[in-house]
Amino acid sequence: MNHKIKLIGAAIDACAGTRGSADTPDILSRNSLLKPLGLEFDKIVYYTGTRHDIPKLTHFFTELALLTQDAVLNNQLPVIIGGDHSCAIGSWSGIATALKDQSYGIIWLDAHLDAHTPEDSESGNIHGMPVATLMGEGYGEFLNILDNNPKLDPKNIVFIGIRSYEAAEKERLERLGVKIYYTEEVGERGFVDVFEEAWNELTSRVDKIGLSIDLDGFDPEFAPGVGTPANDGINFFDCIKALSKIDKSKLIGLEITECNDHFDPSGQTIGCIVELLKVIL
Ligand SMILES: [Mn+2]
Repeated sequence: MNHKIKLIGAAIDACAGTRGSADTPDILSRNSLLKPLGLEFDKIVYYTGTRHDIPKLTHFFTELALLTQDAVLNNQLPVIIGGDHSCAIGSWSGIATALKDQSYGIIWLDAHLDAHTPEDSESGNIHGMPVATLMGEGYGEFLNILDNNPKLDPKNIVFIGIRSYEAAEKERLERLGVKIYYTEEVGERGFVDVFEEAWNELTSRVDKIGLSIDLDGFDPEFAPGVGTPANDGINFFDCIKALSKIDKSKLIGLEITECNDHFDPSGQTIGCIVELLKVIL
């Protein structure tokens, strides 16, 4: 094993349109799915408020950020299991703060762009806002978690698998020059090729790379248990193939979000989490 993994559960679903993803860390623990991997949660943080309670959310994201910051400072690899994708606000705030002068990038696998602000979001769901927040646009309280600098440089995030978005977030990202691989290109070139290009381009410029995986980035054929499924997604096995080739010493964090086991009696989706964890061990 290349890393000492610090497994963190981010039990939050208040920031999504559908509830249930918050139960994922507990389901993983209860069903002993982690034991064969030699893993257990170091800590699970729970959010019990509403999506409108910004001070309480700020407290939750800060709690999560302190855990990921602490992991990086202790040379552990933070691995965060959501919960809805709003947890990224805490996860990457902590990692970015710990890295200080070291640069990092994120490869963001998702069906969606997650780059709304409170002003341009139609739903108001905060799981659609983490990327904009990390780049410095969003609820002011969230921008100042641990550190008041933007946590992510727009030129250092790459999206893969995108197929469902609104004009406002697409315009924001295009204005900032963010690299987006839409699902059509992934389908034509194959995920392995696209991922390698993204990984190599980022590693040529930044010190460390994080992965933020929204399970709705995969085709529902592989990961049906998500709150907002979208067809024509990433082939899960191609993703495993691509991840098995990476230089793990470059990896600074892994986040896996939006599993909703209640929508998937087969347990296939939670099984995807186990497979993703296996590949980075
Ligand atoms: Mn997402």
